[in-house]
Amino acid sequence: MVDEVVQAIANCRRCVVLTGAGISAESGVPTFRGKEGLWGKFKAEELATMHAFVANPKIVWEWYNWRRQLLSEVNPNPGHYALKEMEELFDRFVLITQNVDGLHAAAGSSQILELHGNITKNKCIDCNRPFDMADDIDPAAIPACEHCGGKIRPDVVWFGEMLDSETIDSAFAESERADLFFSIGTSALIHPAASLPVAAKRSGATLVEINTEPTPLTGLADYFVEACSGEALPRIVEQLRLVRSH
Ligand code: BV8
Ligand code: ZN
Repeated sequence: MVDEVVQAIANCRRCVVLTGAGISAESGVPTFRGKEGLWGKFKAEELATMHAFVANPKIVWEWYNWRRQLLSEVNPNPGHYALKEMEELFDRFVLITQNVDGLHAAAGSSQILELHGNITKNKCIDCNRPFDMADDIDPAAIPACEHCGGKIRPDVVWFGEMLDSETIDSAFAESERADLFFSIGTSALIHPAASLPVAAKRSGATLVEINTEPTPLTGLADYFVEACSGEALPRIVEQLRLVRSH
């Protein structure tokens, strides 16, 4: 399947990639909706919300501290590195991620649009002032913003919250200009991220999905590569280099 995909995309020049939690799975980071689930009995839809934070800020900070701790011990995997290599194979290459784990930057990718923020950043819940403290937030004694007294929260996009408008506008603009769009390791359920591959396809891009299982997007994709991204991406980069070197 990889050979067929590479043949089809050999002449593409403007590539956009959308990644989800699946690309970090092989680094040991649990996904949100996989069987291993991100946090046992709770769902991201229940914890990654303002409602949960207002009702029970302690448990929300426990969840984010647990994720930060886990992320401090993991590294990018071959899938992240392959995407960094892929940058030089196109005239224009933009990486859009739903992940907040920072692993694409750690792998050296440059053009990254972080749609849902970054788990290492904090902000005041009321005045949005950044609050990137070095040490961990104590869930039992959440610090208050020295400017307005608001509680400090993770600077990520929760359900029901708007994404940064510049970021999402760029993401759509790039997707609509692309002649190639990869949707990698995402269940394609969360909006507005899940609309990006649809916008790209509608604007004439070739749509390639890489996932270990089908998703609601699979029917729309021109190619569905049923594989781990850590295996498929390095092969795609290698084949594309070969094709491009002739
Ligand atoms: C907004 C926080 C509203 C950060 C997250 C109906 C239609 C449209 C929208 C909605 C709707 N109903 C509700 C909404 C709004 C809602 C939404 O989409 N809900 C869903 C449930 C339907 N969206 C929002 O609330 C967004 N905001 O719409 O604003 C608004 C509008 C106007 C005015 C005011 C407000 C905000 C969405 C962001 C939510 N924040 N996280 C954090 O703590 O992480 S979402 C969470 O899901 C993560 O950010 C994650 O990135 C994201 C998507 O999940 P995936 O990355 O896809 O991960 P998942 O586990 O689901 O899938 C992993 C995939 O990988 C699987 O398919 C698996 O098979 C695959 N895989 C596994 N291993 C591998 C692999 N693939 C390859 N290789 C492997 N090795
Ligand atoms: Zn404040």
